[in-house]
Amino acid sequence: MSAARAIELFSSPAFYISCCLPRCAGHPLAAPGLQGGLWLACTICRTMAAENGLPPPAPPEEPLVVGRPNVLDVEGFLKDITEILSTRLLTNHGPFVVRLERAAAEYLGVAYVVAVANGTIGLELALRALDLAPGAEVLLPSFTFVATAHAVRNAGLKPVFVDVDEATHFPTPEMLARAATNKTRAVVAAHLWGRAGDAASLEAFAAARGWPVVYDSAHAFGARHADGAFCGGRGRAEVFSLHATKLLNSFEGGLVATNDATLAARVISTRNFGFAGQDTIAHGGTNAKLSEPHAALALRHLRCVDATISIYRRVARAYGDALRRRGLIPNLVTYWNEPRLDDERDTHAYVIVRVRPAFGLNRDAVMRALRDRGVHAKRYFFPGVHKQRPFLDCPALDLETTDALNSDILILPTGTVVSAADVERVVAALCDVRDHRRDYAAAPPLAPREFDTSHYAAALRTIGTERDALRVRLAELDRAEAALEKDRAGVVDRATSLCL
Ligand code: T4K
Repeated sequence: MSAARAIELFSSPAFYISCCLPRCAGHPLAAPGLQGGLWLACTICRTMAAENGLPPPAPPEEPLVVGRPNVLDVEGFLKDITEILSTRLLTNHGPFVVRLERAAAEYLGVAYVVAVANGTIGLELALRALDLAPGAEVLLPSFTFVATAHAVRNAGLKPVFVDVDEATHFPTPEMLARAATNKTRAVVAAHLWGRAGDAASLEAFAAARGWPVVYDSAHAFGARHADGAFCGGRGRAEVFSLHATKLLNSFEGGLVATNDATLAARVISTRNFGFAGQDTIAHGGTNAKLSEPHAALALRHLRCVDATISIYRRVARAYGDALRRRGLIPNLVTYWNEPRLDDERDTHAYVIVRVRPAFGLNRDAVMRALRDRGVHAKRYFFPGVHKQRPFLDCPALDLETTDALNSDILILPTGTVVSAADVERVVAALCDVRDHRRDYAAAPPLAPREFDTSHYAAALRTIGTERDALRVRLAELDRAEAALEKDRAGVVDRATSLCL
């Protein structure tokens, strides 16, 4: 082979696709002999080549953020875009959506995957497919992204908030039992942070009462349940988010995974305006379709998702090492991921610490001080869905753990763009904040936009509850008054007839 031909061959997309991508996906072609040349163009491969398996560090002036998207196999994706544009099949269940649904179902080991526009609408459609009576109560944790509660509401159901277990961030049957009423009809639970909650106990509790369970598995693509099966096959449905910030992303998007053929069929027609066939609208619907470019990116990312997950696991372990080495855990912060760093069931899609009182600063002060050092940690889910205005009228009893988590949890940057040096930078910033905590304790009060308004929300809730109680009392008094009035009229009638 001539040199020119060799260069042409090794720089061709075909070489990239046949050598680089299989390597990403753990394909047998990923032999050491192929580890040279063009595959360095791929983030995943570059990451694998880097020392200790993490990518090169971000430039020091660039902030480290939670949710910087994974953008992998750009060349392959651009090729897909060319194909989509040339075929002019842009949306409405085109070939990339079909391939994505098949590939995701195969990967997860479930019978059906329905691609939708985002995770929120996916949850709503799964709930609508349960055909519950309007206003039926649904138990769900408040410790979740607000999308979960919006989906319940948008499906015409009433959210009733329950607490979560401190260790798992998942509701227990006891918590569900406390919030249940004779109007409860379903349960929604969220598998947070890339770890599956105890689905078996929750489902046993719900099944005994005839309630269907739907999982918000927005964070859980690639995570496994206790029995080793991928998230996706439990309950009536599990719904994933493919939002840009997720481990597996498609710009925006969602996947409804289920083993229930009827539910899948209902979600398919509801996402397409309720069409049954060409001309008939069988039931209410919406537009929740995923477009072809979205599906194409998801497919590219799905092909290397195992390699992506290993990077997240490595980042999580690197945090564990650094936090311990620098003496931050266990007293100044606790590290939620730590007990399961070697557990292959977790993806560690998020890295979570809790700021302990011994740190000497509260979570918000730590978060602000980290931002000054170029680390943009997040306080998911603050201030708590049950304290947000649209949900102040929803029952929310005994949410002690939720309130505690909302006040001291901090999410740190992770993902395929986070290097070993970046992890050290984040942990060094935490140490620096600890060392300068006195400066922050003396810092001026929060700027107005950062005021913690959660106590106003709490006061509004109390007023709302009292107002409801007064309304009930007023109705009782009205009834009593009406009864007395009736009695009095009877007595007057009798007296009048006696006089006559
Ligand atoms: N259930 C749960 C438990 C969820 O967490 C979510 C979504 C859902 C359901 C609903 O799924 P979807 O309907 O979204 O599919 C994000 C996401 O918008 C949201 O999808 C996600 N959860 C939630 C937890 O987080 P933000 O407000 O934190 O993202 P944002 O815009 O502040 O971005 C974070 C950082 O990432 C920024 O510093 C900039 C960087 N970034 C972000 C985007 C979007 C980029 O560099 N490029 C980007 O394109 O909400």
